[in-house]
Amino acid sequence: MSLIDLRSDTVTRPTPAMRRVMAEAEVGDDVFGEDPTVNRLQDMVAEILGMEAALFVASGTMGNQICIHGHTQPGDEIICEAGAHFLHYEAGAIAALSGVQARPLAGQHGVITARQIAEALRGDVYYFPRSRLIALENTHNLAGGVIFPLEEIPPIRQLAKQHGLAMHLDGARLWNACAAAGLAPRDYTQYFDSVSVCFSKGLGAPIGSAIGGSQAFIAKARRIRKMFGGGMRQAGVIAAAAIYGLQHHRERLVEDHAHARRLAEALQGQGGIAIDLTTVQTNIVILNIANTKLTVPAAIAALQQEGVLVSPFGATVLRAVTHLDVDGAAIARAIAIFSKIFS
Ligand code: TLP
Repeated sequence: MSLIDLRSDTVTRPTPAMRRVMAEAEVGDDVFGEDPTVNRLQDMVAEILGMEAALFVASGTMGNQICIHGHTQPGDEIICEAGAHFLHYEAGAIAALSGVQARPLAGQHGVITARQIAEALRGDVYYFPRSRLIALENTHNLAGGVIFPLEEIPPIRQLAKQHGLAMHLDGARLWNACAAAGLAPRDYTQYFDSVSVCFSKGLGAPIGSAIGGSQAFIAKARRIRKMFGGGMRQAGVIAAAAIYGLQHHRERLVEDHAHARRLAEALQGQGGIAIDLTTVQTNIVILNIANTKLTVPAAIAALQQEGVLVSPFGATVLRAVTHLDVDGAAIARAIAIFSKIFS
């Protein structure tokens, strides 16, 4: 029996139909701006995000880092939630590539408020770092796929405007947030100067992300992308997969969410597993196993032995993520395996 891989939604393999469009994609040299498939993807993304322009990039990390570089100068400070992806999983890039520091704020399930941000803003004193950028994440990965409540964003935007700060959204899983909340991407993106979105997670593409922003910002971003080594050539073969994912795999994300919910409800309380069901809003399940008989390494090994892969996500925490390659039968089997191991 095949392994049920719940380590991440990044593990999906392109479907046969996706591979076909990749094989048949029209291509050109994108550093010359001549790849028609990349150009089509960028136009599509700009339209979907309701932003002036978009740029195809290699990864979510590259998308975030290009945007951060584009908004800041060395010595600036980024206000973000303490569990922001770019603080923990991007190899220290904000310091290494942009020479900036973070002002992490402890959020409630990944959500920070305008009031918290207002209190963290630096005054105009020469020895303070310059507050320059507010970065939010939707859905919030470390918080367990939590949706950033739309109504919290306008007051943050208002504050940013008053103080001349830019706003960036890490929207690696914005598609999930929108599918779950019944909102359009532009309902969120209208409040941001830049947004990064991923095709290689819930949408099932093998590679690729994009950033959206104004014409001027994206022109600047194109230069930074080249500087970071991300200028690609006949990238249409991968852009085609992203187009396919946008067209065919966005609406189905609600299935992943239903699977995550089913898994979480079945496992909560089993053998001491603790899952905060209020955070299971999209495709991520965070399991605290502190009160079970197993440690994280022992649980991962035992689950793997039975055919389920999950990620370590803290000293006593596991993460399970549902995606395109996990169907209802796999969820049922995963529940049975977890029950066997933890009971
Ligand atoms: N997240 C990965 C790991 O890095 C943890 C995962 O398996 O969830 N923003 C967010 C919110 C992300 O979750 C990720 C990837 C990224 C950015 C970076 O994307 P990539 O991996 O394409 O650089």
